[in-house]
Amino acid sequence: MGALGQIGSELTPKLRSIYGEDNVIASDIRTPNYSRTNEGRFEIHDCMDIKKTASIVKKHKIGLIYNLPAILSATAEKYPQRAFEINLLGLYNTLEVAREYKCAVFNPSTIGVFGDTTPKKNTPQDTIMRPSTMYGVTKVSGELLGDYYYSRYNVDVRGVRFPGIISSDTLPGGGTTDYAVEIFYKALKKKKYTSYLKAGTYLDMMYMPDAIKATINLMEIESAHLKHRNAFNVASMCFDVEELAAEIRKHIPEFILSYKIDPVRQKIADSWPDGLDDSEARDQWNWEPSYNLESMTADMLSKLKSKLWH
Ligand code: AKB
Repeated sequence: MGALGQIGSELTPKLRSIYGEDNVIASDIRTPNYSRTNEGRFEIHDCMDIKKTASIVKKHKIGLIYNLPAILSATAEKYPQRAFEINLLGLYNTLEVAREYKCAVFNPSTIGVFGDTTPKKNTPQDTIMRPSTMYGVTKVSGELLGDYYYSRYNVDVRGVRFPGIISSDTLPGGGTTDYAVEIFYKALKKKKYTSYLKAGTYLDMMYMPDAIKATINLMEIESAHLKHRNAFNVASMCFDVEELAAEIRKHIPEFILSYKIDPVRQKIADSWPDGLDDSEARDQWNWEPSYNLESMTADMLSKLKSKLWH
């Protein structure tokens, strides 16, 4: 069971292919457009409605909840109160239901948990976490809450700190890292892109197949292997917009990059790391990404080309 959004709409079909069509219940606040998710069992559900969460868990005898509702960093700065509710109170509801019905929980976190005082390069698993955004505040609190429910109530809560996720199937919405998806559409359609982040703003990114792999592998590993739980640094590539544009130019030589900086998203990006150390994830549950900047760019462009023009 999970809510949808960028990861959920691609995680759901993958989980169904592994665990069986009838064993995965998708849920969202409205009926999703994603046809692959619509094909299976589905419940309309608002994560703020704890009674409905409990009744869905009971009805379908759910053992593992993927808690995916989230308001991402840039939108959270526009609507901090709403972000607090969805990102933190929504998680609290899920954890309470998980405690009562003895479910495991996947509790995704983000590179947004880090702040200006965090070591920027090779950011360690355990380090200073003083984020300045509402998104970061809710996600750090969510990590602590997850660990608390594990140590106090033995609820098996685990999570990863996702970087910006790049997908050819689903668009992100309201994040600071969204440019890394938008740029591909603009490169193919207009051969130019205006970046809202400055050159030299390095951020961790990940291709969707690796994000799905991280989620499934972490939830499948024997609990005894884990020293950390909420949440693991995971990394696969780290670049700025110039490096991404250069990679795109290998396929579209006439591609032009220009700049119009958004101060809100620039400030958020400046407070995030320039590359995470994910050695704990590699050691504890054999995390290993399959894509780098080169292979992700080639795959994105070929998938989007066939999607846009066929
Ligand atoms: C965002 O930009 O807010 C997200 C994230 C890194 O968590 N993509």
